[in-house]
Amino acid sequence: MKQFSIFLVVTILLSGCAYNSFDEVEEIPAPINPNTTYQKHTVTASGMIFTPSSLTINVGDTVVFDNVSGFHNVNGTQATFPTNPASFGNALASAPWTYIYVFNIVGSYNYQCDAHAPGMAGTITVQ
Ligand SMILES: [Cu+2]
Repeated sequence: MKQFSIFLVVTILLSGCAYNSFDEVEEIPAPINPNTTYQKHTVTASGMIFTPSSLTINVGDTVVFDNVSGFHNVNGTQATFPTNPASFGNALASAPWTYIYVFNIVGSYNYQCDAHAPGMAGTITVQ
């Protein structure tokens, strides 16, 4: 009887683990290319500049725009830059904030801070 109880407890624990693992696997999004390791890059907004103002990344990479001081935004919309392969950006706001965008289309992207353009601007090349 004791052995049966232990067997029962072990069985319940194992099935619990298996169920949880299945849930976690389901939540992972399918990668575009499983052979690619995506990277995260950071562009800092501070003073009146983006640093780095010029950045080259691989398609699928993430860029974190990090406003550490001042009143800025990121405007990479096609309304402002018609040659951008896609629109991205956020609204003007005081620091601190972060805006995160994943670049899934190859090409050259321009962006600016609307409050401090054209001086405060940058380019991202996605290859
Ligand atoms: Cu600005």
